[in-house]
Amino acid sequence: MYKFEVKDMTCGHCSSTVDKAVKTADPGAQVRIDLTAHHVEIQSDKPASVFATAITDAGYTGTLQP
Ligand SMILES: [Cu+2]
Repeated sequence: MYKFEVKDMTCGHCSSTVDKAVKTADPGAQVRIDLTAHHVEIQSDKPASVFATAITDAGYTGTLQP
């Protein structure tokens, strides 16, 4: 499970954009977004870098949490 902090994800529009970007990168991914904490949790077999790129390409700044 990967956890990204996406500080510039600040409203429902942002979270749906990020959600869509993640699911486009991996349609099988399970995504959980905590808008208040600015966290995106992703369950996927694909490497974290795939989602880091997807979040960046969607226009947001995602930082992978340890
Ligand atoms: Cu927004």
